[in-house]
Amino acid sequence: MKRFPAFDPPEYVSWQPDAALVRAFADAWSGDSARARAVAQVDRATRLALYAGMVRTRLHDIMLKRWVRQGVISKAWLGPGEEAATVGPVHALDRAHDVVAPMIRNAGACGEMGMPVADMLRGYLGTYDAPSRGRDGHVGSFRHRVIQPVSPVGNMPPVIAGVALSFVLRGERRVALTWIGDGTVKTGPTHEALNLAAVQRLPVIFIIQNNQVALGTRVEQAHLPGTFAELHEAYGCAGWSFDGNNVLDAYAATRLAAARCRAGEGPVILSAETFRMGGHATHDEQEARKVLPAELFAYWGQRDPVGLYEEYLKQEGVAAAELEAIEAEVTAAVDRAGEEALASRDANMPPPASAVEGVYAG
Ligand SMILES: Cc1ncc(C[n+]2csc(CCOP(=O)(O)OP(=O)(O)O)c2C)c(N)n1
Ligand SMILES: [Mg+2]
Repeated sequence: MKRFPAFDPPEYVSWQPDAALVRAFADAWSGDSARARAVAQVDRATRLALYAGMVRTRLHDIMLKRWVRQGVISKAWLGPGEEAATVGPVHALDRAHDVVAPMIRNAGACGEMGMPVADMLRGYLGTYDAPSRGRDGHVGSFRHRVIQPVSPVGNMPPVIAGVALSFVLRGERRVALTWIGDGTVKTGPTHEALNLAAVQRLPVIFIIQNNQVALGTRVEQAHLPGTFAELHEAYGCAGWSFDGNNVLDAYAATRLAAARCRAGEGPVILSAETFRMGGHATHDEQEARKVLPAELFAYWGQRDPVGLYEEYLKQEGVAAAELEAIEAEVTAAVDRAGEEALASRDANMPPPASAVEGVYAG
């Protein structure tokens, strides 16, 4: 896809495919027959939709970054490099019925659940016509079955476990999914949620998304290495890992997890290694370059989930022109969404009296 020197990390600006990594793309699933079957069942339209979803997610973040530079907003929480770990799992769900609770790094989940990008951006701008009616900079939409994050990290796992419990109580064969960061996984409420889900055999998927850092704390400062993939065992849950920068592997791993949940076999704790190719938010991008070793940026930068998947699709026979056409269509749609959201900001900010709407029942 097009690179944006003013906004992309330098590793993406100069990105060139590593032929060995592209050839090895299918290694992520080829040793696991169930996973390989799940990938083989992904039809062409879905493969291209996964590409479009990652491009949309990247461009949404670039739009926010542009707005920060222009002073439209003061700050944005972005997820460059983590698109595959968000987009793959969402597409593996039944998006007309299942429920997701994205964390800030998974904002792309909103768009992939069908929320208009203009509404995602309106959420950021705090306009009155945003789904949250301008109340919160966190973004979600009940209508699209996306629960917006609450600020205290670790509190979404209990919420999503509760959603899954409601499915069981109503006899609905639906699945709930949330992502848990490498920092968030250490919190008390997350432990309570994993345990409750395990004991009650709830139809919920937890994805431990290890992007190697929590705000300014490197993962090795807060965690003994090598155990996220085994955490599910401590809770007596099923679990497996996927390649966090490989959208097809993420899709297939979640597909298998969702089937298990729907069959009433209880929760699945997935884990994925990936990397935050920027700051915690736009304010600390330079600091992140000091906190995290340059080799990490180089290693993960070469594994750009969008670039790698694009090359894999070409290797599988998709014409470059078809991918370019998808990118052009998504780019035009995100640009339009930006204009629509800015128009709302000019015309539709919340009236002061609306601050008390919905605060007290009745
Ligand atoms: C309970 C609580 N403690 C601290 C914070 C401040 N905070 C916001 S995000 C974050 C880091 C979360 O790290 P991780 O779970 O790894 O997710 P990531 O940001 O890497 O996606 C922290 C410490 C918070 N929001 N809530
Ligand atoms: Mg993290």
